Amino acid sequence: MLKCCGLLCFLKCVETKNGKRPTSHRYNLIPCCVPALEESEGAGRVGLAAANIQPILNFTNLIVQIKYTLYIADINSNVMNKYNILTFSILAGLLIGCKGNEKNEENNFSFDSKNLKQVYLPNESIEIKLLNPDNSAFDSIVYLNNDQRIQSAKDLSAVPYSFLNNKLGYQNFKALIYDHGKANEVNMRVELVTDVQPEIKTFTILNTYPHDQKAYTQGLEFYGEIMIESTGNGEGVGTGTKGKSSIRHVNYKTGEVLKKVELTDDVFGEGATVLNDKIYQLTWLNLEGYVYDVKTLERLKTFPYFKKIQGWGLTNDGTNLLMSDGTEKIYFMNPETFKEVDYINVYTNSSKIPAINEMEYVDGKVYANIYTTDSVAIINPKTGAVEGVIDFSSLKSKVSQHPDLDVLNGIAYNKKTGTFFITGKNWDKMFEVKIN
Ligand SMILES: [Ca+2]
Repeated sequence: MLKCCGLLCFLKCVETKNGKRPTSHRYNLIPCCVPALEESEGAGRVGLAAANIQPILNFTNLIVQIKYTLYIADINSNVMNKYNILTFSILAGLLIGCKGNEKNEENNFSFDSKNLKQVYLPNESIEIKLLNPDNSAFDSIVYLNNDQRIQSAKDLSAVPYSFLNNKLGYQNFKALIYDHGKANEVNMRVELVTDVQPEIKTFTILNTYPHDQKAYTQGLEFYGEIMIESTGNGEGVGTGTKGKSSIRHVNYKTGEVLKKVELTDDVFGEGATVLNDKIYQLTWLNLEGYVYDVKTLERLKTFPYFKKIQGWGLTNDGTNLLMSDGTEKIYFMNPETFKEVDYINVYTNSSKIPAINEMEYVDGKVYANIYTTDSVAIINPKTGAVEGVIDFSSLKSKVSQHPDLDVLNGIAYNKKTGTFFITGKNWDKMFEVKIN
C-alpha cells in the first residue's frame, strides 16, 4: 500500500501493474514512500495515452517549467495490455527523499531518526544511532551504507558518517545486530542530492531540416556527416499506427534515408551510438542489443544486457557505452564484454531525475532527453549532478501537428559545425540549434 503525504499528495501515485512494490518492509516513520521509478516496470513508451501536467522544477530560486507527461495506463487498456506497465510522474523539485526506519520484526531495535533529515548534501554528515527500548541483548553491531561496511560496534554509541565520497541517490543504512551468532537487521534510508545549482540554458535555432515523420526516433548520432538514427516500433498516440524498428543512415540536410535495416516486429529499437566504427543499438524489452558495421549496417553481434533492465538511451564517452534504462541511472558498460563498469544516479539539487532517455556525450558532459519533458539535462558523468537544463518544449509547436506526433527524443552533436540537432518521435522536422 502506497502512502502519499504532505506536498506529495498531489503526486499521482500509481502502483505498478505487476505489484513490484515491496511490502515486506515496515516503515514506521514518515510514511512518505513514493515509488521510485526503478521500482516500477519502467516509464513506458510513447503510444501510451497521456495527460499533461506542468510541474514546477524548482532549482533553488530558479523556476523552470518543464512539461511532464503523466502516463496513466488505465486510459488505454489496449496499450496497457501491450506494454504491461503503469507509470507515474514525479514532480521534480517537490519530491524529496523517502526516509524509512524499518523496525526489526524480532526485536525493537530501530534507527534513531529524530535528528535525521530526508535529504542531504555531499558536504554533510550524520550520526547514526540505534534505539533499543527493550534493552534487548546483543553481542555486536555492524553498520553498512549501501551494503558497504562502515564499522562495527559493541555498544549503542552514535556512529558519525560523512556523505562526501558517496554516489548521489539513496543511502540505505543497515544495522546487523548480532546476538549469539544470529543477526537481526534494521534499515533506514535517506537521499543524497547534489549541491550543484543547475544553469538554465537557452538555445537559438540555426536551421530547420526535414525529418522522416514515420521515424519513431530513439537514437540519434553523427558519424562524420551521416546521421545515424535508431527507431522503435512504437504506436502513434493518436491513430495507433505502428512504427518499424530500424537502424538508419540519414542525410540530415534532406531527411533522405540513405540506408536502413529493419528489425523484426518483436524487437523495439532504442538508443544507438557509434564507437570504434561500430554502431551499438539497444532494444527496449528484449534484454539484448546489437552491434553493426557502421558503414554497411551489417549486424555483427548480439549482446545480452548485464542485468535485467530496460534499454532506453545510449551514448559513449570514447571508452565505455553509457546506457540509460528509464530510471535516474546511467550505466557505464564495457563495449567489448558488455559488463557493467560503473553507474551514476542523476540528481538535481532537489531530487532525482528519472526517465533519462536519448543521450549525447559532448565535451565531457552528457546531454540527456528527459522522457516526456521535451527538455534536455546537462549531466556531469562523474557525479550524476545535473549542471544545466535546456527547455526545448517550444520546438514541438514548430513541427507539423498530426495525431501521432510524439515527444522530443533525439539529440546529436555535429563536431564539424559545433551545433546540436534535435528532433522527436514522428516529427517531420529536425532543428539545428546552438546552445547559449
Ligand atoms: Ca544521441
